Amino acid sequence: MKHKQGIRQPYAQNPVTTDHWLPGPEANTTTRRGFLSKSSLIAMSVALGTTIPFAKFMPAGLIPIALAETDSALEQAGKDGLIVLNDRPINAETPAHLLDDKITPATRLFVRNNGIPPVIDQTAIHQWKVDIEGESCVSPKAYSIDELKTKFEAQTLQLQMECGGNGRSEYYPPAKGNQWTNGAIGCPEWTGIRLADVLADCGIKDDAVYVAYESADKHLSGDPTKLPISRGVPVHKAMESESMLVWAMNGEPLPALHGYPLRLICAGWPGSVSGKWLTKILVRNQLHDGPKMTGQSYRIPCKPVAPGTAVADDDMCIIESMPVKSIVTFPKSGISHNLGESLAIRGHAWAGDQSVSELHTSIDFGATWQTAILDKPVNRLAWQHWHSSIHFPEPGYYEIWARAVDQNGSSQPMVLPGWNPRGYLNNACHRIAVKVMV
Ligand SMILES: Nc1nc2c(c(=O)[nH]1)N[C@H]1C(S)=C(S)[C@@H](COP(=O)(O)O)O[C@H]1N2
Ligand SMILES: [Mo]
Repeated sequence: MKHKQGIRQPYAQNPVTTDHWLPGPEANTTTRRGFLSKSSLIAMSVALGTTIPFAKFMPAGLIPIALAETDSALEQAGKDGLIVLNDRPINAETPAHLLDDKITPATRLFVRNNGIPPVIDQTAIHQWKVDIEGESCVSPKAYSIDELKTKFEAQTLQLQMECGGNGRSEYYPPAKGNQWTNGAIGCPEWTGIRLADVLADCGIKDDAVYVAYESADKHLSGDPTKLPISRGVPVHKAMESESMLVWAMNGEPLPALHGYPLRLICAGWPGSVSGKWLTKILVRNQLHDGPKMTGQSYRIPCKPVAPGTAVADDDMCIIESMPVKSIVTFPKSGISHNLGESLAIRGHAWAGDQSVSELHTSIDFGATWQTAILDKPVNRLAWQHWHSSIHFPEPGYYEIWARAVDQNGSSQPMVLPGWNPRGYLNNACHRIAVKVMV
């Protein structure tokens, strides 16, 4: 099996041969420009097979995306061209150009498993129960899926789900964990009921703080007393009308890998709060303390730290809303394009709990930006589509960068956001390579 390489890995693995791509030190790559020596520029152009018209704007230390990308796909049943990052447990991401659909099909939704998915007996599905309990639950109840479907009002919403570690591969020093590039994001349509309605039916006490899940997957160690993951959200997030218990995705029963027969969706937050194969909802009177909720999991330093810093658990804060981000889904990175023809480009943008208000693209390494047309979300917490048209001034190697700005004015960073020990929340601009030819 081939593994996908991040943009920082070539340097980490072989600093000597990659050094001529890296004329300056790794730090502050976003601020210094045009520091390429003549020899590195020549070497880069040779490797790319063309000139770099906007080389004078290239941030020092930037590895051209065309050189950092590898093409390796491992077939996974029911999945169309996803890149497998780990096969036990199975974890796979979707290359950006396969995320072009407005509604992500099941075949193109990334898979993130912390444990071993349960094998579910279809014939026993009517016996599947979800227990609602916990210190702050007034009257604990167990519901079958049929009861949930008949007792509560169903709704269908398109909701984004992004893994907290999406983009991890670009951090340096590298963080342990799945080396996601850009593909741990998707936005399918989910059908189910509001978590708030179920919680209201059981009643929640005034001292309720957190709503957490437990699931039927197995710990990697095989120890049946251990859960692979059990996370949650503060009560206010659980009560949002978009927080749902869902049984269908894109009009079909949930696929086995995505949580059949029932999962939680709390969109806009790290995907890890959206528990699959749901067996239990806990209304807690304290911050939930299940596996992957404590320590350094899904947490970032409360205050920014220098790359490589060890941070004490007490100084780590739980990730809530995901940051503003975007991808270019058309064209595929690496294409050749004829000079003189404009190039139609498009993609999606999202911003955790917020909406996206602007999308800009650049073909000169972020020196200048052009505003794209950005659609409104179909509903709150759905990604937004954007499109634009690009004109290239001369032949050569270009990168198209996309940068979204959320409703609060926060923008994606051009190269990398703040480093953190577990490599979460990389919302750097997505970059694709285009070779313009005469
Ligand atoms: N029970 C259970 N739920 C889970 C997980 C898991 O390992 N087990 N992984 C979480 C993480 S980290 C993510 S990013 C999303 C991924 O959902 P998907 O595999 O359907 O894309 O599911 C979340 N829910
Ligand atoms: Mo995740």
